[in-house]
Amino acid sequence: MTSQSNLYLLPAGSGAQTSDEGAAPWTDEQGADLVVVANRLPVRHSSSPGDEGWLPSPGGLVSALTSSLQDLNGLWIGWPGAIDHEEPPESYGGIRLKAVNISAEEYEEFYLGFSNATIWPLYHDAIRSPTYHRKWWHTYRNVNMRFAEAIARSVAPGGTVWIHDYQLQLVPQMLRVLRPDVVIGFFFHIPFPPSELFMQLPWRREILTGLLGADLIGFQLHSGASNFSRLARRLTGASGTDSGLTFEGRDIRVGAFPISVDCRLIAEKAADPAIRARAKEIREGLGNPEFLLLGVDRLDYTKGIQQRIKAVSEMLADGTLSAERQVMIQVAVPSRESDAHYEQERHDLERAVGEVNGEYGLVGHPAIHYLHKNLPFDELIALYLAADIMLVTPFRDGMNLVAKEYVMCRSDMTGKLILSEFAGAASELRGAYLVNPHDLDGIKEAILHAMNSGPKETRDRMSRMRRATIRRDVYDWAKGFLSALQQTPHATRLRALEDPSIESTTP
Ligand code: GDG
Repeated sequence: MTSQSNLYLLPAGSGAQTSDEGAAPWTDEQGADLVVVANRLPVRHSSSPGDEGWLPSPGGLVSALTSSLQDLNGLWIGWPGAIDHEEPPESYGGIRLKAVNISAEEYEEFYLGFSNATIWPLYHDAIRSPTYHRKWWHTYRNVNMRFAEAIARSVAPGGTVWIHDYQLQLVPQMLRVLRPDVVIGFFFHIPFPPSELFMQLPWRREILTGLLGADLIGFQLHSGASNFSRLARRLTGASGTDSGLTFEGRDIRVGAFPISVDCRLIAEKAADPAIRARAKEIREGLGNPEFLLLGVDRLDYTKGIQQRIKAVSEMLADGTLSAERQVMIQVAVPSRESDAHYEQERHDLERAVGEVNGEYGLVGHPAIHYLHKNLPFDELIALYLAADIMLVTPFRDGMNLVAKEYVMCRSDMTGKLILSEFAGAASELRGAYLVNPHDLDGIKEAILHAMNSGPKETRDRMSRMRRATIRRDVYDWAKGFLSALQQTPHATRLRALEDPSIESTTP
């Protein structure tokens, strides 16, 4: 680590406007060499009795980014996740945090509105009709500007900024204007749609130019990179290929960086005797069924939960499955609950589960065990260990980490994965039973095939999937993106931090 100048002045003539009227220019404390920016901070506030206060958000993504931030004098900028809350701590787990707050109105218009009712459905094959409101768009722009200003105040001269996901697509260009000296990376966790869908967006050109402010734009799959590059060439005057564009005299690299899970941590947990005993207990509690089928998803209409419930229901109806011998568990983690689409999805799902259990369940043997809650990660691992068949059937998904987590738990090469062709994970997990989630008969056939496959087929498929997953874990993903970002010609500061023989040429 190097020592920083503790004052950064906005470059003269940048034309930057601040939305905080009268606020001092960019005069924050010590600037960070690496800034991670995401809609959410890596901590969440808990009010549960006995567990009050700020807790780390779970997940491999947070761990992987946290380790890069710890190594590189880093800072994480994001929204604390609630409107009225006490200020989050200045640092947590060894990394500095900076909150960007949003008002109740902005929560409605920026978060629930433009991010989750315009962009989210549009980028997921328009499974629900996207809603377009000019007011939401204006608020999205304002909130993105607030993020850009917070970053501009916090990053060291020549520092590196890694922006995450669809809520912040305008930030790269806004930040480029405020801080032309910094290196900017952007990563999409969700798919980037083809032009037939993207062209619907009234603000399509603004979104593309917003993203083109970055030096490197990463996607889960090559198809996302190619969709983006084509659209940028068509609508913005950018030139180049699917891996590199030139726009307004700058070079922008574009590529696929498929995300993964913390393979070692999951494997360790899956070998933990206490978690294995819990998996056994779960199966015993269910009456040691012949087959345990499992679904684990955020409760989201893109995840295809109702499709798989329908497939299972039809198999119960035709006698292929019976509630006494085959049991399904569906975990639906609460998500975006104040949104009407999500409320409806929950209502429809719970009615479907109720109908299946009413029709095919027996006393002491419901056909589907349904949990609408966030489980401790260890309990999730116990469920992965207990399940014979994992059902992952999204209509569209950037990657889907649940599929990779399941695979990483099955070191004994048992367990079968039924996986949607439309999950990013399908391009790596070729040993899965791949299904079209719109094809109910196809899902039923895959469940039947998985139930009847012998140990050799199961082992071959699982070992193929494990090899593909182990090849690159979430730490490799973070390092891969950051080292690609270092190839940016003006990224000398980041390179100098890692290799002191390189001289930083930034201001
Ligand atoms: C977005 C993209 C992309 C789930 N239930 C519980 C729990 N989880 C954890 C899982 C997994 C994560 O949540 C879900 O990740 P997914 O990838 O499946 O889906 P999204 O939330 O939609 O994520 C997606 C991802 O970003 C990363 O780039 O793969 O395509 O949509 O890690 O383990 N964790 C705990 N309790 C639960 O009940 N602790």
